[in-house]
Amino acid sequence: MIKTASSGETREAQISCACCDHSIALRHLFCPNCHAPMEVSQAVASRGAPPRFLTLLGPSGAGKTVFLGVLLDMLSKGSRPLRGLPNGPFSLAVQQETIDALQKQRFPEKTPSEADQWRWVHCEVSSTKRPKRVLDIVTPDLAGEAIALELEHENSHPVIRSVIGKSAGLLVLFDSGRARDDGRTEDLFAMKLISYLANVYRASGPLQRRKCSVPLSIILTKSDSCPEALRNPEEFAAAAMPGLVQGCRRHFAHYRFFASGIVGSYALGLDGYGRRLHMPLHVEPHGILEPLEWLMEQL
Ligand SMILES: Nc1nc2c(ncn2[C@@H]2O[C@H](COP(=O)(O)OP(=O)(O)OP(=O)(O)O)[C@@H](O)[C@H]2O)c(=O)[nH]1
Ligand SMILES: [Mg+2]
Repeated sequence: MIKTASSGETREAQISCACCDHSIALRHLFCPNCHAPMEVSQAVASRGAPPRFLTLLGPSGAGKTVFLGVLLDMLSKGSRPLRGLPNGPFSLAVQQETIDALQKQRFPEKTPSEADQWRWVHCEVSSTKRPKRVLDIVTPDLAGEAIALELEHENSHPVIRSVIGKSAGLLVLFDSGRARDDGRTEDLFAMKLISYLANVYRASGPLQRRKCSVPLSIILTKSDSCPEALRNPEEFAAAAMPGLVQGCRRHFAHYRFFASGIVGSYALGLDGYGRRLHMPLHVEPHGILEPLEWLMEQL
């Protein structure tokens, strides 16, 4: 809510941060506490109803930016069963950059690890089955490296804890090819993440021992190049990432595994430094809306 605080003779308009509830003066571009952009807090305040955050998490390179950009694009096209409207021009940046890159047969750039560089999204999503039930998705496009650092050193990026704490549901992404070829590394990250999440929700929940009720959609990305994950995501996860599956079973009451992919075919090229470059020749998204649809059914 926008309110006015008085201090001596000067009166400065204040707003509460949509992410951490810190009271901030309107002249700030970012929340000084958690770095959430002011335009997000203003868009949320102007809607009146408290938003339900939905956060995308996963290691660097898991495919978060590509997934989020393609998800927003599909939502804005009103494709069944979900449709979504971005709230504020800032919400279009991730979608636009991802779609522009894919049209040029490239992938978007890696997300920078500094919190003030992240693009935020605020999108109202409704289901064609139940159009009156609207979910406000508010999420930054987080950098995997920042998430990894936060898991190692809590509060190195306070915004991550704030958005997770506010989230009504989580989309957790892992690279299926990496899980197949180097499951141990992907699984170690997953185990750290699950215990971090359990700590956040336990700390804010009423009962210490109960399983966390926040639903998790666990998405095995890039399944266009990992048919094993596409065939049976749950079985694949149990074989390649057993620590993740056990962690979910122990700490979370509602979770489900999905497989996604956006590439129909791709070519391998070399960039200016001689590094291998994947070029998506043909975009054919699958498994993008299903994880969100399932999450919405759980709320
Ligand atoms: N084959 C295939 N490759 C993908 C897909 N999505 C992403 N990639 C590849 O994975 C890379 C990383 O994707 P990003 O979306 O940038 O990953 P991220 O999780 O946002 O990574 P950070 O920004 O570092 O946190 C891309 O540059 C592509 O090479 C997919 O659906 N299929
Ligand atoms: Mg990214």
